[in-house]
This record gives sequence, C-alpha cells and structure tokens, in this order.
Amino acid sequence: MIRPVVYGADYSAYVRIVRLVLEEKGIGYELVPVDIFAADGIPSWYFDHQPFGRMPAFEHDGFRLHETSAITRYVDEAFDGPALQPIEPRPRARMNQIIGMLDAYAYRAMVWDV
Ligand SMILES: N[C@@H](CCC(=O)N[C@@H](CS)C(=O)NCC(=O)O)C(=O)O
Repeated sequence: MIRPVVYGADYSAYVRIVRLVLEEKGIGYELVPVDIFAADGIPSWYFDHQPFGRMPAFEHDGFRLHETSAITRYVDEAFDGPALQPIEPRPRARMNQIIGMLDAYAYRAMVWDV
C-alpha cells in the first residue's frame, strides 16, 4: 500500500485529528513537519499543498487534499479498517453538525484561548 503523507506540526490539534484517524484505521503514514509559525514565514512550497497556509495537508498516491474533515472522511472511506462514521443518515448528520460547529465556532477559543 502506498503510505499517505501528512504535512504539519505534531503539536497541532487539527494535525492530530488526521493522525488519530489514521491510527484508528491502522494505516502507516509519513509525517512531514511544517512550521507555519516559523520566523521566516510559511515555506513557499507548502502553499501548493494548502493554499490558505493552515495545517494539515495530506497526500495519497498523488492525490492532494486539505481541510481536516475532507481528509478524515477520505481516509475513512478509501482505506480498509474499522468504519469510523455512522451509516444511518441521522447519526451521520449529527456527526457532521458537531464537526461543522467545532470548525466554525470553537477553533479560535479552544486552540488560541484555552
Ligand atoms: N479549515 C482547516 C483549519 C486548520 C487549522 O486552522 N489548523 C491550525 C493548526 S491547529 C492552523 O493552521 N492555524 C494557523 C492559524 O490559525 O494561523 C482544516 O480543517 O484543516
């Protein structure tokens, strides 16, 4: 199997979400460290992977993705291993609601303030 690549810093909450999903699925992967807070700024090559300069970014067999919820859903659906999402529409919608809510309203407070 071609191992996916995750780009980002190991301390990042969003990078950890992707890594947790990969671990839960039992998938080996490579972590390429990217320091988006480096004094010299974000490395220019990284914008080809994540045009908004956030982390993580992800690549699998030439397929590049960014946005944590897209990456985690892709990993769950494209690889063998335990299914991580509910099948039924309502529990699945609730999952999507909670992820959307955390992305839209919680990131600033949880990552920068708490
Ligand atoms: N919408 C992005 C958000 C990712 C994100 O905000 N990651 C944080 C690290 S935990 C980041 O890059 N923060 C840098 C910043 O806020 O400038 C995703 O879902 O992947």
